[in-house]
Amino acid sequence: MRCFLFLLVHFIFLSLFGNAARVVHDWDIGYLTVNRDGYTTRRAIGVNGQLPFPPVYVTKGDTLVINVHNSLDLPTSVHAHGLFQHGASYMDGAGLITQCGIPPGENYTYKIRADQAGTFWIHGHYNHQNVDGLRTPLVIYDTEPAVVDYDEDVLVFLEEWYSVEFKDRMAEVFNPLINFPPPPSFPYGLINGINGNHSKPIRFTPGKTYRLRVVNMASTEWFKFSLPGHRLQIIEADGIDSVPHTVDGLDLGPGQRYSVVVTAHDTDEYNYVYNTTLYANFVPFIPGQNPRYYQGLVEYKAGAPIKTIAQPADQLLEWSDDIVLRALDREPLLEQVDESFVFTISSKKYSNNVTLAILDDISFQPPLVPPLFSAMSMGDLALNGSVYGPQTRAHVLRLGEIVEIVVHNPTILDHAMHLHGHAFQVTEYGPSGGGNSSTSPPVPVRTFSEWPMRRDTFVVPAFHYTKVRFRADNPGVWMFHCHMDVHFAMGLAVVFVEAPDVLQQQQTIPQTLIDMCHRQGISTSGNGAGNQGFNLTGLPPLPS
Ligand SMILES: *[C@@H]1O[C@H](CO)[C@@H](O)[C@H](O)[C@H]1NC(C)=O
Ligand SMILES: *[C@@H]1O[C@H](CO)[C@@H](O)[C@H](O)[C@H]1NC(C)=O
Ligand SMILES: *[C@@H]1O[C@H](CO)[C@@H](O)[C@H](O)[C@H]1NC(C)=O
Ligand SMILES: *[C@@H]1O[C@H](CO)[C@@H](O)[C@H](O)[C@H]1NC(C)=O
Ligand SMILES: *[C@@H]1O[C@H](CO)[C@@H](O)[C@H](O)[C@H]1NC(C)=O
Ligand SMILES: *[C@@H]1O[C@H](CO)[C@@H](O)[C@H](O)[C@H]1NC(C)=O
Ligand SMILES: *[C@@H]1O[C@H](CO)[C@@H](O)[C@H](O)[C@H]1NC(C)=O
Ligand SMILES: [Cu+2]
Repeated sequence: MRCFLFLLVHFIFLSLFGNAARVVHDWDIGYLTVNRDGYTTRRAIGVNGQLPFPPVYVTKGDTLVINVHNSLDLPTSVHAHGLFQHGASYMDGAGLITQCGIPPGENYTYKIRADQAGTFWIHGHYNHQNVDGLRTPLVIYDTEPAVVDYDEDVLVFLEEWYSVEFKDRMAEVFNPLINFPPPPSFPYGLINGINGNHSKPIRFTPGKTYRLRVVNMASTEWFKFSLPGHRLQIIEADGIDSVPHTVDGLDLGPGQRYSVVVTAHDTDEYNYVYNTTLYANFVPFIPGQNPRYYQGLVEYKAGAPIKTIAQPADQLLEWSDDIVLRALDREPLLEQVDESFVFTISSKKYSNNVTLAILDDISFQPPLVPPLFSAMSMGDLALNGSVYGPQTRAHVLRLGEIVEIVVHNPTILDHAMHLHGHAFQVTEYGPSGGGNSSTSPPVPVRTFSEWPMRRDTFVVPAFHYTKVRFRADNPGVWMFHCHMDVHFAMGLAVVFVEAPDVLQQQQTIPQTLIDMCHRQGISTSGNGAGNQGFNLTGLPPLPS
């Protein structure tokens, strides 16, 4: 009888939720002193006394529960990069945007529904704590087979590591007595959490196929990844499946991910090397510092001789390129754009001699009331972007409209832009700002081929624009920001307030999140200044 009851309950559970499970992680986030790169010992942010954070694995349909205890001396918050958070914008973890930080010494539990499948990551979203270690891959296994069969899953996560904490680097950036920009710092590259030249071999068995999930969790720099002697068949970018497309190597901006299927050779006669390059093409070429090369072993048999495959020059290789990828689900181009935003990236030195970044004519600052709380509490006025405060640059979207964003980058730096809550179609790259003949030839316009690839983080190369489109089908408050943390900290961000009218009807902010703000003296209702109507008295003045 007991057994029968158990089976019955089990059956009901299965029929209601499939094989859905709750996957629970307890994260005590705190400082530790580590030497990650083999060169510097410094303070970093780890979990349960260790770094890297262990990667998180769930299956589509599961609920990921993260019990966070904050052992830092500053607030913290945790964001699942690439997850749409349908119906739960308040679980997005964007500090001072969708929640107040979790105060030191307190706990908060994130409950994140893994409705998507693919390769994501989880990182700190308060005070850029990701840069100091608070970041880890999130793999969501699909319940359906992939477009290309493979035998095993292999995770390759890439980070850069600086010799000083992020706050110390920003203190230089914001120091009016130091000429902007301060001299570049050259980070080291980490593969799977350790010095990239000491990482464990990737083990291949002859004839087997492997899905490599490559994640760039870096805060500023790009990574190239290749397996000379093997070809890489891309099947996923940023959690969206693609029509299989074979390349020689992956080129990943900060925040981007790819899955590639690799077929092992038929014999274990030789081992091979894999090749990773950490680079920033806006920093001068300095041998040994930029770029930095890392190599690891693709090991077929311990002790087998290494077969070195000389790779042709970079320009002769085919690197991953989202404009040529096609979405596997064949979603056509979203036509009839209802609203188009043209944002230009720039920077400005203000009268206090501090240089800030500009997007959409403003340098972003969070308002006094996190915009999600204003959106929930301002009634009809929530539909007017002015209520969120002038330095938040809130753009209100209507439910279902098709939105195009064009980001112009007439600067000598590449940028990597991330939109929360969505995957957008990447539709076009083209020239911007007249190019710079001393650094780059003029660039052609390149458009998608068919079924534009979707992803959540796109690169706007120097002197280029990039166009993306998405449908506003996810009521919530979603940040759109540069994923290079120095730029983000300098204000390269705006906020989209999506269908606040529907949001008010459909979602309720948990009381625990409201109480968390109140314990820090942060108001959870009213406009960006915590007042009624358009009275923004109390917000700090705009920089001049
Ligand atoms: C807070 O989290 C810590 C560490 O995970 C745990 O030991 C403690 O019991 C939690 N406290 C509460 C009130 O849940
Ligand atoms: C990693 O090893 C390769 C091969 O030995 C070497 O060329 C490269 O300089 C090393 N990288 C670093 C950052 O030391
Ligand atoms: C590693 O990659 C870099 C950049 O693509 C390239 O210059 C270098 O020759 C490669 N090394 C090997 C051994 O393939
Ligand atoms: C800004 O820099 C200029 C030139 O160095 C100097 O004359 C001016 O006093 C500085 N202003 C402030 C507010 O520090
Ligand atoms: C939003 O409110 C401001 C200030 O009252 C007003 O000037 C503006 O016209 C409003 N915008 C819209 C779209 O209603
Ligand atoms: C062009 O590039 C050079 C070298 O990086 C730089 O010094 C110069 O400021 C750039 N010109 C423009 C218009 O950005
Ligand atoms: C605006 O709000 C401030 C409080 O922040 C209040 O002192 C002031 O009276 C308000 N002004 C108006 C016109 O309501
Ligand atoms: Cu940037």
